[in-house]
Amino acid sequence: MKAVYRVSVIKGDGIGPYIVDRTVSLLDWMGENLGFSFDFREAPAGDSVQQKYGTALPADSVKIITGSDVCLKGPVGETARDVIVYLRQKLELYANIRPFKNLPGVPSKWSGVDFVIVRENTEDLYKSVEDVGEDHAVALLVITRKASERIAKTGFEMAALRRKKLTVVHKANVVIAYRLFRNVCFEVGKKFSDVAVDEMYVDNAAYQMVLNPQIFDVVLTPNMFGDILSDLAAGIVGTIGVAGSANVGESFGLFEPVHGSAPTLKPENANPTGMLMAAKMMLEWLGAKKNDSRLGKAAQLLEQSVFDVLRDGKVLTADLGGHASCDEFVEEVKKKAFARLR
Ligand code: GGG
Repeated sequence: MKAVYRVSVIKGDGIGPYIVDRTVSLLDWMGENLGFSFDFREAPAGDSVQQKYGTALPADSVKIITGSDVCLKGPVGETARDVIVYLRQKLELYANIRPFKNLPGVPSKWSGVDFVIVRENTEDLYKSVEDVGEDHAVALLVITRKASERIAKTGFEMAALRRKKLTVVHKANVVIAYRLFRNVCFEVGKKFSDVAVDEMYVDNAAYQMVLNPQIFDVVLTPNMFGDILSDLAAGIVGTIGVAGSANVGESFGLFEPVHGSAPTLKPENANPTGMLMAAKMMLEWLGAKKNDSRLGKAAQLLEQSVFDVLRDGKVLTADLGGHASCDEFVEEVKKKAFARLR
């Protein structure tokens, strides 16, 4: 029997709806060709939803998301705190996984870059415990043993499957709350004797990432530093337009591009690669969860077809130095996928 997977979809703002629609139709096409299908359910959320209904994430949308197998999310604008930050905490999506690697055909000042930022996703300054007045504002920075342990375990497990190196990033010399994060990471690391672990203050990590990005394998960070280093890392591999990410917990996953909603960019000119890479990560995660190798095959096919287009360099969006529209890029990915399926 044909497997049907329920995917909740947040289209988001700016370029979001445009790149999400194209990603969804490509996923439909892949399912038709590989023997599975998706039941896509839109979960409205974001700035436009806030304007229309007075809330950026209506309860009905949360119900659609929690009733699905997985969530695919486009970028949200100014309401990120009420949408993605809220969902990460509510659904305990404690690990934000952001891979950064030189991609074929994508110009970068560096070569040999291949690392993953493993970002704690539920606390730190993102806890949303804040008090903002006329003359002063306070934000609580929360670090717990539980959250530090589970993200450290995720980071070390990933390092064990990669080049076996992990860097704990913090600022424990100045903000002593980060000592707990740092110490727990090292405690967890004792169980992974084959992984070499070191540590860096976040300012030095930013400096080293620019000078020497090849030294990193897994970069384990608290929430806020992971967000900031992600944009730096995206710049290192050439453009934030190509980076996908996963927000995962024990039983649910939400997948989104690293980039924002790019409100000044015409959606027709957007680079859909980051969104497609998020979809690829979604297929991998769902395939492993449902033990369905067809989804794993689709993930590989999607990634290889995008790489084929990038490597060819003939149909590229403006951020990659080309003149192609988002539609032309996606059509080319489909052609490459079709050729690989024959
Ligand atoms: N600068 C990239 C961007 O805007 N990303 C979206 C974003 O910041 N989302 C919130 C988050 O990941 O914490």
